[in-house]
Amino acid sequence: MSELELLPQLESPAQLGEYTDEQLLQLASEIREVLCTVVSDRTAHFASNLGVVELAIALHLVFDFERDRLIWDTGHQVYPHKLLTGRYAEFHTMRQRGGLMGYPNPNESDFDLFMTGHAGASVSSVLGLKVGDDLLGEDDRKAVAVIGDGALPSGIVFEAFNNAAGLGKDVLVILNDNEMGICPRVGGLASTLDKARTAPFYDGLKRDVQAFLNKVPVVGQPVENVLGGLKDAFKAFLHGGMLFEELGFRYIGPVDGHDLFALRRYLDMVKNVSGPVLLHVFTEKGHGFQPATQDPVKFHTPAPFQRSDDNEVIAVPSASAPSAPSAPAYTNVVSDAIHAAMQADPKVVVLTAAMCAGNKLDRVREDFPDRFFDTGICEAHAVAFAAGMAKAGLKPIAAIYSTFLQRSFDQIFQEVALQGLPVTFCLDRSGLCGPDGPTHHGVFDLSYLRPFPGMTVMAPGDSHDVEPMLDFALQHDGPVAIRYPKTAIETIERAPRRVTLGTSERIREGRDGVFLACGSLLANCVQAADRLAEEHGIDAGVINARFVKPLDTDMLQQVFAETGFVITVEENVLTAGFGSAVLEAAADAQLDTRRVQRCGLPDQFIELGDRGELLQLHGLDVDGLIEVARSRTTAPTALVDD
Ligand SMILES: Cc1ncc(C[n+]2csc(CCOP(=O)(O)OP(=O)(O)O)c2C)c(N)n1
Repeated sequence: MSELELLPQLESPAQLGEYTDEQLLQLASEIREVLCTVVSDRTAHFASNLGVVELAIALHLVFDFERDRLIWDTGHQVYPHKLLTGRYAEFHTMRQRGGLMGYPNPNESDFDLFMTGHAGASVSSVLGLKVGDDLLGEDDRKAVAVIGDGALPSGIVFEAFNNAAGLGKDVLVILNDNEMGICPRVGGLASTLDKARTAPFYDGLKRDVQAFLNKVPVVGQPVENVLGGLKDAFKAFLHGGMLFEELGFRYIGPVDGHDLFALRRYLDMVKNVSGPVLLHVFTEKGHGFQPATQDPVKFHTPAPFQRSDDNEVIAVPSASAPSAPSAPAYTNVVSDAIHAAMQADPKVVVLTAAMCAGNKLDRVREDFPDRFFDTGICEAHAVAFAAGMAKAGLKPIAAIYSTFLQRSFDQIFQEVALQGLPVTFCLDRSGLCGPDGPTHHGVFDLSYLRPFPGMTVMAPGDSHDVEPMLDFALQHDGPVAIRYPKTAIETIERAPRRVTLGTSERIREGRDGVFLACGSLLANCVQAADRLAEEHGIDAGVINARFVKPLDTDMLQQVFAETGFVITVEENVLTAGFGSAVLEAAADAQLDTRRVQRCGLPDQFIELGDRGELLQLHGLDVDGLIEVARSRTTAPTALVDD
């Protein structure tokens, strides 16, 4: 990075105006160089960022985002924007604890307005900003949302389009169309956008438009006239454009998103158009780094990789990359279990909301194409869709990350739980989600699922639990959620036991107290119990709770009758989580709740960081659990010679 000339000097996007065209192009290549260097040594979003380098520069050239409003949607493609807004010096800290977040973060910069990581809300938020600015007498402030074609189908986007057109507000939505979500985009809207891109006249049209634009002044009424004239041509030819026109937006484009100067002209032009405008920009995911353009799925968030000096040949990420865990991940074990269930029962279907790759469902998609459904980034729809399938007699598995399932809270309530329908939710990334940070930690699901009557909530403690839990769920006549984190799955030596509704599993007896472990932290509890015995003479039992709802109340009675401390351990916020369920049940049964100590995540948004680091920080690692047990043991016998 030492040979970079411009980026290290760029403290504010206001400086861009002083750059020559040649320097702007150089800046684009410096940004790509930094992206390649920084992202190659850690897992981070990559191909999407390479694709928006010119767009980010052009936006900061044309607008003044010290005043104007900009939201990147989803937010994972915000890296060039970060580099352009004075964060080059810290860029190497990207996605490390205490460092830059891989998403917009208002705590880092005033140029980041919202902390976003969930797709689709940008148009609504930008519309709100515009209405707010107008009402507060600051109507000179422009409002811009950049949204990917993967995020576009989220229902909320269309709610916002509808509202914006109704209000006639001056909002600019830039559709960053790279033909991809994480995987190739799906659905009817995808086909519509495909048509726009494959239109044989696109190139010619582009030339015409460019010729036109070179001749017209860039602001004011004449531009409006030109646009008015062009609109019909676009409408006639570009079906994608017609859709937005029908929704009440003025559709402009498509424009080549890697032609920095064309982008600048288009943005100059649309900047002063009144009413809601959609500018359609074609970009290439991974642009400028061939391996990423060739395999944008792998390079969406690649594991660390090496490049050669000529930027061509690389050692691509592989399973043997240093960060790859040796044990299989929960995700893989669950995906194998889903595959086995689909093989065994033709009624089993699986749904993903654009996370086929993340959920490792590729093999399921290939082997059972008729029973695999990718809804796109539409979690609310996916859940109601699953409910319909369940009503019809299928056995749907909705495989949705914990954090994204929050989008479908109401569908879980009304379409699934209220109807008592047998939908199985597989909540991957439940718990701490590591370097993605607060937008992605799945630490609320126990709390948001527990209240629904009839909902069964389970958490596998180790690899032995996964398949029996899924089998149980698929036989159960009602909704079931299975939650598990993004980490390697442990296997605790024992004879696997059947999963029956509301029953826990005792892993080890203990005289002085017991750990009630919820799912992923079972192995830490077992290790803590081992060390408590060896190092401190404390005899702690361990129970694999398995069910958070219904809770094993017989087990609770026994535990309170037999032992000293009762330490609940969960990778969820303490509020309304597993420990709360234990406390509630214990209070209802008039047990001595003073013996209960809850270990879990505090009532705050958890920062980004490695999962291990965060567990340690919040006392959920083995040492932390030992400390709690010791503090709760009345007369520990020290066996070590300290
Ligand atoms: C509500 C929600 N669901 C799922 C995701 C996971 N996710 C992150 S980026 C992404 C693909 C986004 O595609 P697109 O908007 O086209 O951006 P691109 O990466 O192609 O630039 C998905 C599915 C998310 N961030 N938010």
